[in-house]
Amino acid sequence: MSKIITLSEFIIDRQADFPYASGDLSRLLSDIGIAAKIVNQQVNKAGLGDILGAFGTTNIQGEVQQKLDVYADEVFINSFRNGGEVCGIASEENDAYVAFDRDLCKKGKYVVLFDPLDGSSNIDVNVSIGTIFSIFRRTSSVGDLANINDFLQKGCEQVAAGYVIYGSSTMLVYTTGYGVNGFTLEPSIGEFCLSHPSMMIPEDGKVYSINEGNMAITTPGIQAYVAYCKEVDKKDGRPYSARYIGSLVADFHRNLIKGGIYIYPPTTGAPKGKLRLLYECSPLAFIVEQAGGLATTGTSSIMDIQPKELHQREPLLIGSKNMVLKAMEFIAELESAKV
Ligand code: P6P
Repeated sequence: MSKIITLSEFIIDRQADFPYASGDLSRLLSDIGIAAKIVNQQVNKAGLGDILGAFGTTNIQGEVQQKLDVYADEVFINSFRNGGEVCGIASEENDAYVAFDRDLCKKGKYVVLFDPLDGSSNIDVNVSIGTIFSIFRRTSSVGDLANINDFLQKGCEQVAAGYVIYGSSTMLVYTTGYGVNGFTLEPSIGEFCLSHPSMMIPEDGKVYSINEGNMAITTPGIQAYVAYCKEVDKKDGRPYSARYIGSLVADFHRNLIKGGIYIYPPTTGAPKGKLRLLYECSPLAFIVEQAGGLATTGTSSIMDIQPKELHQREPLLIGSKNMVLKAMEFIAELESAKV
């Protein structure tokens, strides 16, 4: 049996990638792994406890907060507050960022932005859901309270990004800019074990993920690309397959492994789409680019956008390089004239 490499062992081994590493990022990544295991326990028994259902509050997006995503938010926030590496956080479940005012935390070098439980509307129907996280080095002075500029950083400034998918198995996938590695939780030992080393997304794919209910209200370029996906006159004489789970992390993870494109486009009601730049689009863009894929708004790279607001939304086309490029061709051809 080949040697099991746990997440903790892998993080320490890879710390050598950072010649000046003090171990803070390693400890932070390990803390995320522990928090994910705690959340996973509740996700796996959500049907049994009273943790199902709505919490009766709404987040800044006006979305009804599920009990489990409020719980997950608290687990990750407590983990970051207790770890000491993080001076502040921002999450989908909190209107404003949180600057930790403990002296230990004010010395923290990093900020974390995260969606504690993406796809939470699927919790009650037992569909895979996920946590997405993005880590930046703070821009404010160590020792001070974190400020908004620590969070409003371009995706290309991320030091690490990743996601946890709570599915048929629970996996943690992350990058620190040196490739993408996937770890599967082995419940019998309670450890994330390296199962998908050096993940690369196929340059081509045959799966497209989009909510086709939006077709009549999205843009001509997206409409034309989706029509192209359905055409049969491709090399193998078959249309692409439509796969849309309604859980970004699940659709992204499948496409990362098998190839494919996920699109959340602009619509007449939501000209910037639905997904949030800082804790959904940007971390997944870092991962997909490290895996050889692309992530764009349709006209510009997700990683180059200078955020102006914590919860700002952006359209997202992400996945296999040649599929994203093809979609961009349709958008350039049919929408540039609109400028
Ligand atoms: P729609 C879940 O709320 C989410 O943010 C993503 O996980 C998912 O891909 C998308 O929204 C689904 O949105 O409008 O298609 O139901």
